[in-house]
Amino acid sequence: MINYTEKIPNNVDLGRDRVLQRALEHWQPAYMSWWYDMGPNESHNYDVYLRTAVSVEPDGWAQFDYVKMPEYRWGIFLQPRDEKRLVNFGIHKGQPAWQEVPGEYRSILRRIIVTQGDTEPASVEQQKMLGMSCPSLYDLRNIFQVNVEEGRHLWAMVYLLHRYFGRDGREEAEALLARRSGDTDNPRILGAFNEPTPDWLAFYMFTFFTDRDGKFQLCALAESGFDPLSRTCRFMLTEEAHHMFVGETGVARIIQRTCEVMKENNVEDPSDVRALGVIDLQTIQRYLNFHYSVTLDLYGSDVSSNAANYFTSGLKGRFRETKLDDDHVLGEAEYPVSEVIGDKIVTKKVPALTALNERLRDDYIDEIADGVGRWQRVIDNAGVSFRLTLPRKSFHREIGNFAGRFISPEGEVLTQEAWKKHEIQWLPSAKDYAYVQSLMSGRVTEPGKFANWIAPPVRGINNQPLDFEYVRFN
Ligand code: BYC
Repeated sequence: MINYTEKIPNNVDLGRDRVLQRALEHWQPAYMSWWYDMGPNESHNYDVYLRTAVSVEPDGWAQFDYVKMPEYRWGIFLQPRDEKRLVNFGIHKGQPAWQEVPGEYRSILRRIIVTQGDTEPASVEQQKMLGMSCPSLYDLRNIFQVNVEEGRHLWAMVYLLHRYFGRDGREEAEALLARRSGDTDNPRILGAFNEPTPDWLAFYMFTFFTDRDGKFQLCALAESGFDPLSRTCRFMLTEEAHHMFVGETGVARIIQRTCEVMKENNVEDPSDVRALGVIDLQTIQRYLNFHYSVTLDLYGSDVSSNAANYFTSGLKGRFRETKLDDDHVLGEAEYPVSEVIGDKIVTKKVPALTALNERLRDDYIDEIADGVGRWQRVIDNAGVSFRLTLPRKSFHREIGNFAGRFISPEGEVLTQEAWKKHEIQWLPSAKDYAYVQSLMSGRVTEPGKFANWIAPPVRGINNQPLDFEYVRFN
């Protein structure tokens, strides 16, 4: 029997909610067995310098201390309730926000929550082996922080399923622990979460690109008229920022190290760069192309009646919905969407309601472009002449209007044959992966030491020095 208030920090009155307690009593042991099985490899006895949320107050959501990950306090936190909050868009605009699930939207709401929840354990599974090849204790601690928080985000969605969806919610919560990333019989729901994350460059790209999809989707769900979903997502967003920081600075540090080595040795050719044990910028560009395009698919089809329904029914809003200056109903509005006609990409206007996936994807692309610009500055400041570019959004897509088309990073519509000829210039090849992994064959565990292929960060975590013992192996 678990002592809930002590073991599970929460602000949902768990101590007095017997139904929720009973549901969690069954689920919590299954979750722990999933963590032992699918959580970071060989990590269960490590003491890790982690940030734990113990309350939603400013001084409570970031407590740092050594924790063994299986003993991490997976809490259940919702942003405090605003009694005056309304449904702010769609046909129910102006009604008080819902505190219980509206009967007519039960199944679509459950589906949104399950899709969101499914990504959280998936990413932990994808990253399971990376601790074995970490470039430093600092980086090892960061991946573990990301992993426990993804675990907690799964708890957040499971809380909603248990508390608001009765028996089918409990069944969905179990299924979340049964699917496996990349499994042919029982895969995770969304494409990108079945791709392997085989090395640390892929991990940083994933946290930069794919965790940022997490941010945008959570922002859209934070606008939901279903208040418990909105409040849950708002709190999750406070943690998401660190994940994107890990990704952005991780890639920036790899770029910085590569540029330093290129300048010191006066080399530019990728094979000369590789001979010096760092990752050539061309390979970094190919990883970028892959993670960007796979993540763009996570926004769904460009034109989607599902997305229109989510919005019209008040369940999923737009990015910063309440800050947008329009009628929040979108009865008449239009939005540009592109498709391939013949050998051209043509843009046309469609009802904005049906283009909400595309709109969220475009909001995301703006933010991504800024981040890539910051990576470019690292290259420019080092005095290396190389341009990192974002491919067109039509490149290498499997969902939406561009699925099944063969389009170059510059947006040229090609034949399959022509496209295939260039594939190894555009996307990481087996050889690229083999090279990157050859750099990451063992782990660097001496405090303050960093692998040759990555620069140290500017500062440590929570003002600790870089040679702090972020992980103790025992
Ligand atoms: N892969 O009408 P459409 C995160 C399916 S990441 C496979 O366009 P809709 C995190 C779709 O399900 C954020 N299938 O779809 C990051 C539908 O299936 P059915 C996760 C896909 O519903 C890092 C069919 O295609 N959160 O948090 O408008 C680490 C028709 O498509 C994919 C969410 O995604 C795909 N990529 O849009 C940890 C928010 N895309 O009906 C965590 C919740 C579409 O034919 N999810 N399909 O069986 C949603 O809002 C929507 O489900 C989507 C899809 C935006 C994903």
